[in-house]
Amino acid sequence: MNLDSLIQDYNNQGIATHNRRLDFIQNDVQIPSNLIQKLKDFQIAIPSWALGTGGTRFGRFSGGGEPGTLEEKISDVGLLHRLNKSSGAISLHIPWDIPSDANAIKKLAADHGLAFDAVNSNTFQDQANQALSYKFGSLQHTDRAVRKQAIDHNIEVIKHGVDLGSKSITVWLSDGSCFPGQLNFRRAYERTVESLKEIYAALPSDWKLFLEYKAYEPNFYSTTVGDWGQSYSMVNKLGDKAYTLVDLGHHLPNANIEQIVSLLLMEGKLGGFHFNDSKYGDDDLTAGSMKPYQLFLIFNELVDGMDAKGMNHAKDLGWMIDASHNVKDPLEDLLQSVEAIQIAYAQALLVDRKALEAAREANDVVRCQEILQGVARTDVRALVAQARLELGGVLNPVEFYRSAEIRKQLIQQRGSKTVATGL
Ligand code: AOS
Ligand code: ZN
Ligand code: ZN
Ligand code: ZN
Repeated sequence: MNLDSLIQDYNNQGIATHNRRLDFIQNDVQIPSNLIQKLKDFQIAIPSWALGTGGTRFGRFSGGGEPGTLEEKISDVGLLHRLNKSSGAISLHIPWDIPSDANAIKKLAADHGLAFDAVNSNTFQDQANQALSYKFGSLQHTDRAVRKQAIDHNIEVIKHGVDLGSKSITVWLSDGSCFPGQLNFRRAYERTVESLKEIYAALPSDWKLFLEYKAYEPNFYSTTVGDWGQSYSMVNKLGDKAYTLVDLGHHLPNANIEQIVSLLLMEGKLGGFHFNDSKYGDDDLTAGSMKPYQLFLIFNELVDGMDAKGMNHAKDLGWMIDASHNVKDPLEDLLQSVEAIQIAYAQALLVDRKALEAAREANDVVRCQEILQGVARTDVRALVAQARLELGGVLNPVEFYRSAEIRKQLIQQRGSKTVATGL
């Protein structure tokens, strides 16, 4: 039986239960009339490097059936999108994903209903054919020739992106220092800005540059783009097409990420997200697996701030996942992440903003908390499933993925000892 009819059968079996749950929430909660449509419009990009089992520096345990080529990666994201209808984009990483034939790749992606989200550059590793080393940084390097090599690489990445129809580049720099005294902070900052300006100058007019920050790792004393303030001050120096990108795992413990998001958005400099979750550092865990309330609070700020500016929720920011795991089937993990993001978004759409503002103005702290927690404790899964169903997706993607034994088929096709390129 083909996938479409398997999905049809599966949905038919679950429809009565689903309708009961949907009725319940619709009777119980005041649901804005456009909520389901907003969920349907909201697409989350899948990173090409998350499709294989992630490793740690201690080891890597492949689950088999992993994609070895860009074509296979696109096919995996196409499969996710077929199931949840909300993963309609892929974010590529150069040089891991250089297309040999951009037109063929573009066509393949389009056949799966996929667009290309931000392309990612890589100056945190030395490639085999590379003349100079990034051991002491890339865009910040003391040697102009190393900086030039890193700038040229980023421009090359933009060109690959243009060929595929991507509209943005994400720059994440591992640049920094490992020991006190190693680096002149001001020079490193200035050199980085100077290098970024050259990359920025190569951006097509309808493109955006996202500058991702990260507190530490692989450098353990300083990171040159270490927090939102450093990224924000740099993107301000670049121009209107440069924005800060927030990766949820890139903050020091207990940072108030929702407040950072709110301010960047207010200042017009929030570009997008790398969604994931963490307990300790850049853990890249499944979105919503550790701090679902934090994820909801972030979306609460996003909906509030984007509406205040008349922004389009689906289109005006980059929504990407950056998670990969060591002990899960990567495709199941990604389905869980997408669902968690949709749940947080749906809940944020349910917040009674007038009531919240009134409670804030009256300094009714308890009422403010009641409003937000009331929504966060509402089970909105039936709304998310309804959006998926209306788009032709699967009622419960993870359950279906298991019942259809999709991993088994991938292992049959690709073998059990596969190593996907990536982190
Ligand atoms: C690194 O920590 C950053 O999160 C990057 O966004 C990302 O993981 C990397 O570009 C993927 O290789
Ligand atoms: Zn990231
Ligand atoms: Zn990261
Ligand atoms: Zn991360």
